[in-house]
Amino acid sequence: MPTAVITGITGQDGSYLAELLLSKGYKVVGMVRRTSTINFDRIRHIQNDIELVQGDLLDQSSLVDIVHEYKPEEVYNLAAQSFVPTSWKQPVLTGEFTALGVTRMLEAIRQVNPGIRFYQASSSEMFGKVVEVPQRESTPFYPRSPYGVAKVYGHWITVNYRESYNLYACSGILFNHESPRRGLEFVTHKVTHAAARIRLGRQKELRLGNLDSRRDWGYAGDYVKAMWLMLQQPEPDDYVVATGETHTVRELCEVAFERAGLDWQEHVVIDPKFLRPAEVDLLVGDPGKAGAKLGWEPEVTFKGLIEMMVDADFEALKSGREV
Ligand code: NAP
Ligand code: G4F
Repeated sequence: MPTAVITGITGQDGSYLAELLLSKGYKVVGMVRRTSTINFDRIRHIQNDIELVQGDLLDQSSLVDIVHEYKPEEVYNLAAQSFVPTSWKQPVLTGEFTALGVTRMLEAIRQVNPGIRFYQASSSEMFGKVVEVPQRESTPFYPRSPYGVAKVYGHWITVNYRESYNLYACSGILFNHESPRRGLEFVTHKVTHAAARIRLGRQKELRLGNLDSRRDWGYAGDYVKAMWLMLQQPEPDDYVVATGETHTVRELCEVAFERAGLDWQEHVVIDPKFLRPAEVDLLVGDPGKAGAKLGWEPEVTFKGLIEMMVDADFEALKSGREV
């Protein structure tokens, strides 16, 4: 039974990846940081099947201890400060988690067992003010937020440890991926949740920022399969994971509100508070390499994804489970 360590297991992707690895017979060890209130909502249903261990990307010795004690074959580094607007409010902390945290984990692996296979959760935010459409592995980076800058560091330190120490280290450049487990502050879930609440008479309006920005949105359950596939190849490499389609925030509103039986234009209000100091206007990825080399392709469409999220929000709200 192979062992995998997942950092960020309490997050959206961590929960789906843990499910996938359990279904493949892995022993799953999830690293969680100490918090005053326990935050295991996304992994409660599998809590008896996984092992949780305390650790923090800010604390080098905790990472060394985990790698030493659990002797994983694979480490998936998903933990990060992942919300772009917060990265302008807390740029230094974002750098500590999202950039230097990667080096701390790579160092733990290098020191304890350089044979461990490593996955780094890189991001399409690295492309920022894009210099090529669609974006592929060779597209130069031009990050537009402290988060994007931190992810560029995480990407290159992963490449550097691969080239310097011959580690099996991969960087997955994932475009936006969503699900009913997405944090409520991200735009897809903010919109689907509001559409359901408005329909149920619990809210009247939805305040948003830039409706013109375009994203390549896929389903998180599809994307964690690509993470696993990257670590099963003969050689480590970097891959773009995307759908190849792009949609505006406005289209997202249309689909979500239509699913809820509403006209989005009657409820959406533009609030400058949600505009960003520097915006990423257009993201659309070319998943050709992931298709050709990993045999990976997305299964859930944009419309299917947004409708899935609206339906899940309705179900949760009706059963009294506020998400
Ligand atoms: P998420 O839901 O925000 O989860 C982030 C996870 O990181 C949480 O489990 C959080 O733990 C943990 N964490 C944060 N700081 C930590 C620290 N110092 N030490 C240990 N754990 C820490 O993010 P996600 O959407 O699942 O994304 C997973 C990864 O993929 C992130 O690195 C993100 O930047 C990257 N990514 C995401 C997307 C996307 O569209 N979802 C696209 C590209 C890349 P708590 O529960 O304690 O807060
Ligand atoms: O949902 P978002 O906050 O996601 P964003 O900034 O694209 O970042 C997500 O995807 C990245 C991959 O590209 C990940 F690396 C990152 O960790 C995160 O998961 O915003 C999407 C778009 C932006 O252009 C934003 O300006 O939606 C626009 N938007 C418009 N109104 C809004 C809002 N975003 C949020 N969060 N809230 C709004 O009210």
